[in-house]
Amino acid sequence: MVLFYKKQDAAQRGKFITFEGGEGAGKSTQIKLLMARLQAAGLECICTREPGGSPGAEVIREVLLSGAVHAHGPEVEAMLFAAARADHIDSVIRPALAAGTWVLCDRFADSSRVYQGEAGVDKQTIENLQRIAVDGVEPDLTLLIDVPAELGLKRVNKRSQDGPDNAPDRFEKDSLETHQRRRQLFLQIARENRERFAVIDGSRHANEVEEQIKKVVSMRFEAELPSSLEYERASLPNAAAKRGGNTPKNNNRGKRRRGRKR
Ligand code: T5A
Repeated sequence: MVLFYKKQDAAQRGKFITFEGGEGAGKSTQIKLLMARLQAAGLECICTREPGGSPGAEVIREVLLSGAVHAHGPEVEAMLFAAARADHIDSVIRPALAAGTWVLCDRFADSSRVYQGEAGVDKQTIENLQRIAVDGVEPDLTLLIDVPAELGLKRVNKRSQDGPDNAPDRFEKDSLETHQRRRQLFLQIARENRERFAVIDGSRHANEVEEQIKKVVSMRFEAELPSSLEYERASLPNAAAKRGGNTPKNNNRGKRRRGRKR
């Protein structure tokens, strides 16, 4: 099955767009808004996430975000992120792309480069794991939603007051300095891969962030989009997109930990 998908004509496949950034940058908020726009433009589109996105990978997500493997060190965490990614790609991402469906993914391999890289896993080990995990599936566009670490954490901390399901996970509990280093690493990777990345200012109002993303996606995929990504907000096709404004995520942390964003 997998071999069949690999032989698909790349020109006929759907586009693969990844969202990256630090904690509380607004990725989950914006991914839903973009999906609504793409669907309104007439595209088949799914929204997924990492770690997770497939039944097997969601099990690994639970283990990773609970902190259960933290004590085994960053190399072991890196291996588990890669294992989750391999399952996600084989069972969800590759088949969708092969069917012409656009895939929007909340975090992907760059998160491993940043988080596990910052934690001390050497670059070559990370790239070796990624090569095995992604097996040729690379994003067509990566949107780096950039916010100062202080702002992202402020948003996450505010959300954590909504209840126990929103308690900070293993990575959110790291120090401010760690989050700041991660931000710089994301920006460095973006500078080194300018043809794939677009850096979005995530510190602005969610509507303005959405506008920036719409412009980038419209320009990047001008030839592939069946119609414009412009539409009246009132005509948005689903509730997630209607929300807009500053109240993005449905604040269901249980879903974040255990459920699927698809
Ligand atoms: N990880 C992941 C690795 O270490 N290696 C890997 O390879 C991978 C794939 C995943 C963790 O795993 C690590 C990284 C992560 O620490 P997660 O739960 O998926 O954990 O964490 P995040 O992806 O960071 O999810 P967050 O919810 O924390 O961040 P988002 O999705 O960027 O932010 P969002 O949209 O949920 O918004 C957060 C809050 O801010 C508000 C929202 O309403 C929400 O309350 N908000 C805004 N407020 C004001 N203005 C705006 N523009 C706003 N946008 C959103």
